Amino acid sequence: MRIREARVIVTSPGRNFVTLKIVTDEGVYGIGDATLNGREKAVASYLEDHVCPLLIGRDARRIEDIWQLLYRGAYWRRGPVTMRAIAAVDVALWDIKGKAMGAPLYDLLGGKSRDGVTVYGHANGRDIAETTDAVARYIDLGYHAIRAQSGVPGLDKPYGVSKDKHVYEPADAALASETIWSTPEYLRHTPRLFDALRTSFGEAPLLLHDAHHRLTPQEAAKLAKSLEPYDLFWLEDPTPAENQESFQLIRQHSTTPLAVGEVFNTLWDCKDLIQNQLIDYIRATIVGAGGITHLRRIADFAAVWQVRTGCHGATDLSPVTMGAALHFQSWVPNFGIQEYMPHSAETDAVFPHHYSFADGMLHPGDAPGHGVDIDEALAATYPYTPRQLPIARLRDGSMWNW
Ligand code: CS2
Ligand code: MG
Repeated sequence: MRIREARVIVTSPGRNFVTLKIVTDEGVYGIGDATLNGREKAVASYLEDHVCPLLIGRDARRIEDIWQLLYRGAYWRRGPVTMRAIAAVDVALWDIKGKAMGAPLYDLLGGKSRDGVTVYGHANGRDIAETTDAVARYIDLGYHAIRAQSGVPGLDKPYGVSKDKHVYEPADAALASETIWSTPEYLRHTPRLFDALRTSFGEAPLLLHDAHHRLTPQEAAKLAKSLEPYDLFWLEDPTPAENQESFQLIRQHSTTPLAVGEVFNTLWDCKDLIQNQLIDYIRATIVGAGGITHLRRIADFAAVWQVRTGCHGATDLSPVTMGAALHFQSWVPNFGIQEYMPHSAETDAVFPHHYSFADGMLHPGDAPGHGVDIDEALAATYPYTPRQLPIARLRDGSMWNW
C-alpha cells in the first residue's frame, strides 16, 4: 500500500483548521489535524513544502518508520510546528491502517479500557453569578466535570470568558489584540468563585480551573493552597512550564492536583514534571505532541508515576483530533479526563464524525479508523481568515503571559 497523494486543506468554518489528507494507491485515504491556533499557515507550509514530497511512494503501513523519518530526518527536532506536521501525518496513517483493517483505532491500540470517555465542559461568566448559572447549565446537560472561569473585578477581557455566552474563541483578531492582566485581583477573586460554586452545588461536581500560565511559581503555590478547601479536580497551567523544576515550589505548599501540557510537543517537555511527580495530569494532545505514536509514549511514561491523561480539547483542535483522541482515551489505561468544547455546527458540517455525547461522556463510535472525515467541497467554501491569539500586558505595559 503506497502513498500516492498527500495534500493540505486549510479551511475556516468560523475558525481556521489545517487538515492533511493522505491517499494510497489502493484508494484508502486518511486525514490528520495540523491546526496551530494563530500560526496555521506555518504548519501548512511545513507540510506542503517539506513533508508531503517526502511521503509520496512510501509504504503507508510503516507508521513508525515514517514518524522516525520525519522526526530524526528534519535535523531541527521538536517544536509546535514540526510536531504538529508529524502528528497530522501520523494520525492520517493510523486512520488508513484502521480503514484497511476494518478496525476502529481503539482496537488497534489494544481495545477499550472503559465504556465512555468522561469529559469536562467550559462554564464561564463575566462574574461569579453568571459563572454559577453556567455551571448549573452544564450540570443540567449531564456533565460530571466542569471547568469554571469568570471575569475578575477590575480586569477587562478576562481569559476564558466568552463575549456573547457562546463558546469561547480566543483568536479574535487578524493581529494580536491586547488585554490587561493583574495578578493580585485574580488571586483575591478566584477562591471566592470556588467558594460560591461549592456553596451552590456541594461537593459532587468535579470542578476544574485554568490559570493559563499567568502566575509565578510562588503565586501559583499561593493560589493552589487557597483553593484546597474547594477540592478541585485540577488547577491547570499554574505557571509557565519551561522550567519544570518550578513546580516543586507549588507541590511543597499544596495538594491541589496540577495539570499541564497543552503547549507541550514532546516527552522532553514533561519528562521531569512526570518523573519527579510534580504534576497529576498531562494535557499533551495527539495534534500537539506528534500524533498517536508519540502521545502513546508520553502516556506510558506517565503511567510509571501514576500521572493520568487530561488531553486538551479546545475548539482550536479540530474534530479530527477530537475523534482520534476519543479512540486513544478509550484505550489508555492511565486515563484521567478529556476536555470537550463542542465545535460550531458549521465546523461539524465540514468534519462529519461518529463520536457522540451522552451522560457526561463522549463515545468514539466504532467506524474503522478514527471515524472523522472532511467534506472537501464544503471546506473550500470557507477560505482562510487570518486570526491571532491575544497578548497580555500588565498595567505598567510590561509584556505578560496570555
Ligand atoms: C485553554 C485553551 O482549553 C484550555 O485549556 O488553555 O482554550 C487555549 O487558550 C487555546 O487552546 C489557545 O488556542
Ligand atoms: Mg488550558
